[in-house]
Amino acid sequence: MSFIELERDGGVLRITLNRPEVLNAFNADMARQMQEALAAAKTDQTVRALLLTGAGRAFCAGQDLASVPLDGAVQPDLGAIVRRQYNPTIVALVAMPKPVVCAVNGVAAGAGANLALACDIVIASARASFVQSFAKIGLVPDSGGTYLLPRLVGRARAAGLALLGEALTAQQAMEWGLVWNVCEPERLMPEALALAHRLARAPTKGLALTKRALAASWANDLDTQLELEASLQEEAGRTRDFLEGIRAFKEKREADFIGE
Ligand code: T3D
Repeated sequence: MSFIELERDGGVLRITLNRPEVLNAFNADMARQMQEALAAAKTDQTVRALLLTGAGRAFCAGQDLASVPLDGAVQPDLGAIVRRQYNPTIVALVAMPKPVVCAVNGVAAGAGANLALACDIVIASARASFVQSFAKIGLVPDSGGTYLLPRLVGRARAAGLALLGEALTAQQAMEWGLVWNVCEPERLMPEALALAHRLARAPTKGLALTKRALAASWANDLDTQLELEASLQEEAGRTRDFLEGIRAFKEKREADFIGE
């Protein structure tokens, strides 16, 4: 059974989390299918941008809680589930050598909220909300939540979100720096698709190097980051898209980037 829907539209691969009856909560099969889709997208040179969204009224409610046994006889190894289902997905999104747009169409809870934050550009429907719901069931924010949140919103807000587990509206999420833009629900897909197509026509290799520099900046000091920028620029300067960009500039026309 397929819990991840894949649609190609030119250079854009749309990935839809597709278990709407449980608000697209992740089970083991869905997590595996997601990782397979991301691995294939990474190496497919014809995919130049990804668009991640959810089917139905929600984006993703995190881990599927239905299968957690309540009799106490079997203690599930949640560490193993997080290592197997979520950590590789978050790393695959952050390290994806092409841009990932996330269209948050409704509630994003638990690992689902942090999945959205691992994407490069997040656009949220005005109906969306973001909930670090872990505290409500005695768990710790995972899927990069404790890494990304303090860096994105600062310690005070990260602590409030993680310890209280209250929902943040889409508007608040934008004001706090978690999302790029908020739009009316009916405008979400047209706007997210337009953005993904725009990115798919961009100099893909240069964007991949930019993503690497931004990701490394969390841990680097200034000297290290300056040196990294220089070496990545060396690489970017050898791409065909750089030459095309310069040619287009001199000829006063739109550049036609091929992603190499
Ligand atoms: O294995 C491990 O646990 C380790 C990994 C952890 C990673 C995590 O993500 S832990 C966090 C897990 N997620 C949650 O705690 C969120 C649980 N869901 C909610 O709090 C609420 O559903 C929402 C705030 C997301 C949305 O609320 P609302 O009122 O809009 O919808 P609802 O009525 O609660 O849910 C609608 C249906 O979806 C409902 O089913 P029903 O009654 O119509 O048959 C509900 O049970 C189901 N559903 C929602 N979330 C989940 C779920 N079913 C399974 N798992 C879910 N996470």
